[in-house]
Amino acid sequence: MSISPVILENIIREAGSIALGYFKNLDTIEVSKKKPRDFVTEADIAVEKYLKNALAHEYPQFGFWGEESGQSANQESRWIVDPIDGTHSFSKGQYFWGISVALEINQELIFGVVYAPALDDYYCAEKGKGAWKNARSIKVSSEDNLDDAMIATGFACLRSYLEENNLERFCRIAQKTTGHRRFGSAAIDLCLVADGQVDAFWEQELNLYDVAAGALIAAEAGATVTDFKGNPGIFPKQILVTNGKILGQLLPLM
Ligand code: 2AM
Ligand code: CA
Repeated sequence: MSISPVILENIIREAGSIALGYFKNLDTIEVSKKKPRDFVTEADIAVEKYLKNALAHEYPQFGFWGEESGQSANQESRWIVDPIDGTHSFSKGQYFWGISVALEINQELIFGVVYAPALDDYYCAEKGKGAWKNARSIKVSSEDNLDDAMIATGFACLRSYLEENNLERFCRIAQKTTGHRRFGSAAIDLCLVADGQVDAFWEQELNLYDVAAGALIAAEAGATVTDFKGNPGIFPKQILVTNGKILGQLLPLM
């Protein structure tokens, strides 16, 4: 198995250009709902279609799982793709949305890329080799006091009408920290932890395609990736990612 980070970057940047083409003409694009409070745009479909074809052309040995088109036959080794994470932000003309692409082989994440075209920030990681933002090596923050920390979360769960809606948890944790952010893209939130811009992020009721690439990028930058009890691993329904230093202070509040 040999993956060229350069070929992968070319494919993903091209996907970014396609997405930006739509982003610059938002007044002309079609936005529909997959289910209540769950948007999809023409851009999501076009970007995923491009990525599926381009990745299959370059790497026919791997299967594919995309948010919009579902799973191909081979799921032992597969690309896990969210063509636009943060679709609602995208559709409003905001900048925090990203293309998320991960390569998973036998349930192990090998590569992860999150590209935010409107910011031109390209985050990537390779298992065991580290994480980068725009070709610069990145690592998590050194903040060790929850009281001074900057935390991020999201409320995908609110859209599913679940009882466990994160509101009480957010209020509990927000009162113990200084900074709170809600960017609207789990993929980018994870990269912000990787880059030390945010000290911790959690969210509930996500899907693997929202977090696969970002979780590898965060882990390779030194983050802890756990569930709300501190069990290590990627749990999209209950994901907690921290700089490691404030994990012990956050866990009792989760
Ligand atoms: P998306 O933009 O690809 O849909 C932000 O809180 C996160 O929630 C994003 O990663 C977003 O991914 C995801 N999200 C948006 N709508 C959702 C829904 N209805 N159910 C679950 N997750 C959702
Ligand atoms: Ca999406």
